[in-house]
Amino acid sequence: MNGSDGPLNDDALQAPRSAALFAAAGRVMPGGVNSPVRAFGAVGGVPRFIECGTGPFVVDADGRRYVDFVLSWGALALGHAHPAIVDAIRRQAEKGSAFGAPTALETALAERVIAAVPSIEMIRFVSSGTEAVMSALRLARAVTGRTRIVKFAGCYHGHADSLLVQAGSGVATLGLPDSPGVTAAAAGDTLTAPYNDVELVESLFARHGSEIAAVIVEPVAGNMGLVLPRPGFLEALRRISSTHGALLVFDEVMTGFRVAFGGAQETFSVAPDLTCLGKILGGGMPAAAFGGSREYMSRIAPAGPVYQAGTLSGHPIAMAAGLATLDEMAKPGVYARLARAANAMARCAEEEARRAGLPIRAAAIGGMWGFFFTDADVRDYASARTADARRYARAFHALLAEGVYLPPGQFEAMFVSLAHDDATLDMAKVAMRHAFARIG
Ligand code: KE4
Repeated sequence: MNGSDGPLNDDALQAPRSAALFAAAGRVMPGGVNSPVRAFGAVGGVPRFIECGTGPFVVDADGRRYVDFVLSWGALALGHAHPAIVDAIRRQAEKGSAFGAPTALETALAERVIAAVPSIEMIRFVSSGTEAVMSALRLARAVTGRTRIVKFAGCYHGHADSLLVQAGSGVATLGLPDSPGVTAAAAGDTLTAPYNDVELVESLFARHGSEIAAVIVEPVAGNMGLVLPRPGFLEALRRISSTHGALLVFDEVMTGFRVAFGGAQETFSVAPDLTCLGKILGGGMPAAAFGGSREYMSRIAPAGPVYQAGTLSGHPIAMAAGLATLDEMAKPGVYARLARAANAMARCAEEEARRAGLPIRAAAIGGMWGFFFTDADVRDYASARTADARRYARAFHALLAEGVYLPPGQFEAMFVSLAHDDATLDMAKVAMRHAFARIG
């Protein structure tokens, strides 16, 4: 349902200014938004138009304040409007925004990323996760001379044609199994397997091994809800890829600097051949990247023949924001604080669901957490889809009414920031108790 032209419901009465803004937006932008998941399609009601954010909070157009667990889909690990980031953006903006020429800022951030992520010896900055993944897979195909890609149902890697196959996130939310406009030719080289299913990956390689250029995976799945890799899953992908001469690509756009300073590859001690980064890397500004060995990355133009380009790649203001962000994330105790906060929220969801008599499976890793209303084990997209998404929608709105902003869709992960202090988490826990009691 697209709220911008659907019937106004009582939610619109709760947020009249957002409702009016949504109606105006819907007249000039498809669905009234610039990214589908923002339109509340999976949870119904009126998307809240956000006026401002500060620390762990956002304030909507009707002046209502929420504890934010979306954090621009994980990008804001320091919280909203962190002084160090605002200052870095302001200082760079006063020197000019973009030059279409190299700057020392790009080298500085590249060196920081390479120091943080050992599997990366060389990096190329781009402006979105989609670009990072699209470019990494082009490189994998060039390096191997092969065409096929293996991905996992429910994993989302941006909206490049060949990856909109059983994708997660907004595609899953909107039930667009294979988006119109994606040709059979574009999708034809993409093979999909269930997440955590090593046997099926082995069977795909048994049949197509000599054609498979790469396996791409979210090392922690955050686009089908939060689904953790089973013990041995990532190690098996490493082994199988190496055995068959395919590259292993970790899409760490969400998990990079989120679950550990070195990403999920540090947490699970599995080194991919190529890594995609985004979100936290830009500190809320548009920056993403792909990286890997010097041998592979030297194939990228103009050093090598694999073409890849971008007008605003390595954008100076985004580089400045990224540097300020990594300065803070590199400080001692940061990831322990994030993990403690995320764990606290996952445990709270479990406790309050049980108190309300609701079935629940909750999980947390690093600074991300999530839950499903089910008592079944959630290990892949098929099992994630058996969870009660309608109940999630009710929980979403009950929490919104209590001043807590969760992702507007079951197939997303929740995030915490360094600004989510104990007092903020206590507010969110009280809200969760009230909200779950209402939907129980
Ligand atoms: P972007 O092109 O949206 O910057 O990044 C695509 C992407 C790639 N890989 C992973 C693991 C991702 O999570 C994403 C984007 N994540 C979604 C949230 N589930 C972005 C939100 C949106 O689409 O509006």
